[in-house]
Amino acid sequence: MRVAVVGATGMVGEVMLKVLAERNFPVTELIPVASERSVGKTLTYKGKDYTVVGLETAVSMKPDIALFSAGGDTSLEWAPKFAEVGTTVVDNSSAWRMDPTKKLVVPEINANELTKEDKIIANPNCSTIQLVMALNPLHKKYKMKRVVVSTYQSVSGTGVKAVRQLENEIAGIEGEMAYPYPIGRNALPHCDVFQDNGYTKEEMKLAREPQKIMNDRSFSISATAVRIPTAGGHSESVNVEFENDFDLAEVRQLLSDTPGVVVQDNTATNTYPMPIFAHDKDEVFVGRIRRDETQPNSLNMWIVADNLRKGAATNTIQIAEYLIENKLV
Ligand code: A2P
Ligand code: 11C
Repeated sequence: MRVAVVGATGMVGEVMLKVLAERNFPVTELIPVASERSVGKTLTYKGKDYTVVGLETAVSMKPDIALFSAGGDTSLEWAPKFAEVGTTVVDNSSAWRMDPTKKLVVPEINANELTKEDKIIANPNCSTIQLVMALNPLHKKYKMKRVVVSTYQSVSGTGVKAVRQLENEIAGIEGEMAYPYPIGRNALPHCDVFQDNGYTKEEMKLAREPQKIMNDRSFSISATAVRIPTAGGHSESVNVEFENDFDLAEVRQLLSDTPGVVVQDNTATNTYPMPIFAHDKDEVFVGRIRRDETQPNSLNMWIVADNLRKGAATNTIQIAEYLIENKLV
């Protein structure tokens, strides 16, 4: 496969290159793409040097697959141009996710919706992916009515500028601010931009994307998204109310049996998911599984994943792998 990575010099793009190499993705030619600022720079992939090209050049090379992580505006403008020359685009931005003509895919849940006609495929938001990975098997068994989720999101979700802000604050250096306030020793109830309804865009992604991925609008999700000073890895406190009652041992078993999910749940040994354990891993970690004792059929749990891997690069590449395995590209 001739594979373009659009945004190859960015935080997610770098992880994409790492994951492509680790998984031995069938790359015959790698085309690293970034903004005009980076054209001509060299990137190393599997020990070989590659020169970064611009978008125009990349389109003219007609790659088989383009993995996009260069922001929504770049995707909106350029994904259709790649699609026009026959390239299948898997896009990690929010540009196409809620477009009814595009599929929004977590391979473990709905890759079977994909067809050869899908030329632009959307990768969900990082905090959505880890949420649905845990919710989907439970919904199938007990039928969800309502979910309340509060997130604890790392600065890596915002990008390089935010990682630098945190590093500068720790080092006591004054520098450019990615957030309106200090992030070190702080918690900002503010991920992405505010909308007219008082929620942030991140909160609305959490409310809407799961229904599309799970192809079910019978449940509702209410979210509060908070940025905390962790370097990488998003955490979520999740309360779920089901139609039907459940057995806690069975819930743990269902989650343990779900590919891509790992249960870390033993209070006797202080075993629970944390960002430092999830770092550089592809799985979604679930723990603190317990009954909500204030209302019937309700469960609390804590979900952690590496937002740059399963939340972004890994999921994107898993979609591309599915396309190849099923001869859809
Ligand atoms: P560049 O490094 O040249 O700015 P991050 O989210 O970590 O900031 O990374 C964003 C990625 O998207 C980078 O690789 C960046 O390239 C790329 N990018 C940003 N804007 C554009 C653009 N207009 N055209 C192509 N690539 C872009
Ligand atoms: C965050 N979820 O952590 C964001 C990052 O819609 O793809 C990814 C934004 C997106 O702030």
